[in-house]
Amino acid sequence: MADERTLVLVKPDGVQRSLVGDIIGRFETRGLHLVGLKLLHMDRELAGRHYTEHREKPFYESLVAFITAGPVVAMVWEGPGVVALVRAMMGATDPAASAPGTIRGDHALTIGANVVHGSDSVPRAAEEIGLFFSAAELVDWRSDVARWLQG
Ligand code: DAT
Ligand code: MG
Repeated sequence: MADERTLVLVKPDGVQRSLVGDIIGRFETRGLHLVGLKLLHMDRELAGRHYTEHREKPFYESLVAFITAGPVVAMVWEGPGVVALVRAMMGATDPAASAPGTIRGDHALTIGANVVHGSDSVPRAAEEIGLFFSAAELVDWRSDVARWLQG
């Protein structure tokens, strides 16, 4: 399967609840490749661009208020089929239906505080990555584990 890239956010509830390390650890140990990472506080404008597909939904205002309520960790992960893989690792949107073993199934209770975002398609991933990262912030590197184990 061809390598893809996806945008992941640890939402403000995940940052506040000290879940950043757990979430990054899951993607690392799965074997995905990290190419971008930052901590930022989203403003309403960025939230509007990020959640543009939900603009007409009844929960839109609470969604924007929530995602701008504190810092998020934004990351870009790369790997074969990574868009769908990350969605599977996140679990269902509503944590009440998220399987145990998924991020939401292990760490979340309600749809309004579901800890993590992952892009839902390859084209949308490219757009979302562009909202959060400049080209220069996406780092081109390859794993070279043996060298780092030997010191
Ligand atoms: P996902 O985050 O799994 O891609 P989504 O794109 O459908 O889900 O919705 C974006 C976020 O909006 C979701 O993570 C939580 C919130 N949300 C979705 N449906 C909701 C609803 N019915 N009531 C309240 N919040 C909702
Ligand atoms: Mg979505």
